[in-house]
Amino acid sequence: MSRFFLTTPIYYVNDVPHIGTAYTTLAADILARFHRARGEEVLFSTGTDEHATKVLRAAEARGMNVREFVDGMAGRFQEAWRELGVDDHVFIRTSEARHIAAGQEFFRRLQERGDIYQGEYEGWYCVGCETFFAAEEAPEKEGVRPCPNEPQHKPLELVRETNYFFALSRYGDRLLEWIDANPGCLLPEFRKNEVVSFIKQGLRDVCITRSAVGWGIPVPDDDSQVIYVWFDALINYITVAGFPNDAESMDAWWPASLHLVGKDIYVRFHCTLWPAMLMAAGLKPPRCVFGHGFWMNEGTKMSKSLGNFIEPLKLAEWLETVSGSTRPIARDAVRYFLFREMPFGEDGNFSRSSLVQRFNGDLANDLGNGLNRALNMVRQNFVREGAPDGETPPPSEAEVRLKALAPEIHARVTASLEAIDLQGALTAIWDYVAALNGYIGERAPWVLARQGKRDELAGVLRHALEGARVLTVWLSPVMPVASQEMRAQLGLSSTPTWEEALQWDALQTGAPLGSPVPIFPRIDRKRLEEGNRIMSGETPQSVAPAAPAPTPAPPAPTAEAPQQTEGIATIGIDDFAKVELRVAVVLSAERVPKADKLLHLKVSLGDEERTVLAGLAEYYQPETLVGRRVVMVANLAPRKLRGLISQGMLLAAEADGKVSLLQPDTELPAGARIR
Ligand code: ME8
Repeated sequence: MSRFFLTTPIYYVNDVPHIGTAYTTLAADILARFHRARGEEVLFSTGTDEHATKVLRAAEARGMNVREFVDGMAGRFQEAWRELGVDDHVFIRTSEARHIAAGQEFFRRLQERGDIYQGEYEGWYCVGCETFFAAEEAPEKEGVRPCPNEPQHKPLELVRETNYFFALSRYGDRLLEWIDANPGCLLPEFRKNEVVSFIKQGLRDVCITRSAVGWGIPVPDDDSQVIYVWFDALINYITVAGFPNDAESMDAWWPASLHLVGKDIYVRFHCTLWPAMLMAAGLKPPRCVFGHGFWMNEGTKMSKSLGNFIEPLKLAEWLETVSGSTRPIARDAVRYFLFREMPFGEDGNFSRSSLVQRFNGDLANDLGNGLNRALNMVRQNFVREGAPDGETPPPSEAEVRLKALAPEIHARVTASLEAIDLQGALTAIWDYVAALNGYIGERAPWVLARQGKRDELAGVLRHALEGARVLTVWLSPVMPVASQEMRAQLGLSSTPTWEEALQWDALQTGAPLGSPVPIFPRIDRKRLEEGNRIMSGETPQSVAPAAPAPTPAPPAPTAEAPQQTEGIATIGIDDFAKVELRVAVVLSAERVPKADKLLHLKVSLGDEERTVLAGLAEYYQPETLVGRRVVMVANLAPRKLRGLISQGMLLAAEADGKVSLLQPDTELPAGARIR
């Protein structure tokens, strides 16, 4: 069986878990679940980095004994990961005896090999990022030396001590050879280039002990010194793998398959110091180090001094309150959001309004609707004794497109997860969500039911349910709870293997289905306001409304104001505000018999469906419109045409005899307001 060992950084315990530390841990959990679902043996480790000077100072500032303080904080991290659904993992703490033994043995080995020596150290130390800097790396400004990495940290402190040094400077060439010989060992590619240029600038030996701190792993045979926190922390990865006493375990698990870290600790620590330390100890460097991007909070950098770190559990609690969903579903939605919203390697901006939009659009609407609609139709049409919510209908003629798309998407999702492109995986999954909704819209089971075409209806619903089942497989690493709930509604109880997505017709004909309860209830404006009121005091963050904001005042006329188009009267902004424009998604489209110009469309406005008769038949083939997002006037008085009621109008531009439907240029949720 193949093995996969992946790690997160071990987090400093001077602060509680926040959305940044949750980001790395959840990404690792998603990948661990993916590799487990593929049948691999997975070792997944995370933990806490407890020997830092800033941890000691945080304990002192609270008047606490440092040991009690770190025990309490490590517990907070363990609880947060449990609550966020982080599955089977090893939690390593640097204050554990097994790690202290590993740290000391590692130090001894490097001493024996001549890569550690004693010397006088004089330099500048940043307690904020626990990093030493040479004077020229951190020039003086206005009487102090700001941290060159994080200027908001406290000014650097001068350190003058007799210390131990690690001969990092000897490893520059070997590091470059390793990077060159192992494409893919440093990801993403653009960060690898930063590492290469950092190493090429020339590496200095690093000071790896502190004398005046008194909190850390004692240097072997020299109690006056403790091992520098970074040297100590990096060793955690091999402690977990079994170093130094369990050679069998080390053989099985080392080198690690993947170190996931943020960009802040990528170049200097994980791609330079750590592989050099391993080379010095005669151990292999990791197979891959991936450095992901950083979250900002509503446009501002998150930092302790600004007090604007978002706590993931509080965020999930807020989402639970405003959405009225269950707590595990709200947590799943947070997991989804974090990886859908920003490409994994890049930086991104967190905002609650985007979370609400993704919840309503991607989850409540796109994902939730397909399954819910199909299940409701089954309940209306295929109920029997013993299966009050309906039974899985028998298969009918293959619905080629939907079925054939599944293995294609499977290949994309798998390749994206292998390449640690979490957003890419979610985008591929949502392409299938769109195809499934398009399929349901196109095959219009409600029409088949009305027409009494029972066999055809069974086939369509059967395929819709199969499509939803396949989705549960791909969703299981990211939203394990939602995936299980969807499976329960499909009458399935098992956790899927990854390969299950490649089967079609896996649902058992006649098996009872579960009750079709919407998994992601839509967040409406009223709930959002109520939820915010309930949560206020705890989370004074700005929340963009899901519904229209107050109409802005009309702009003052200016010299550059556009000229009035001939024959069309100028209107005020109040007049324009009377038109309710919304994004609509076309669910089905067909020609109207005996009307050359008209198409009969069904469109979704998110929480309601409308019929629209549009004069588009000369310009568009009806099937090309299904699944499109269009712009609709939603408050036009209904009008009867050819015996059908049209409940809205689609906007299109016309020039030179051509007609072009307007559509938003990003995937906005159905029902989004246009202003
Ligand atoms: O550096 N966005 O611990 P740490 C995304 N103990 N990720 C973020 C983030 C943000 N805004 N803020 C933090 C340490 N992170 C050392 C590590 S490992 C041997 C020792 C995540 O508590 C990201 O993974 O400061 C980053 O690398 C890590 O938290 C830093 O955590």
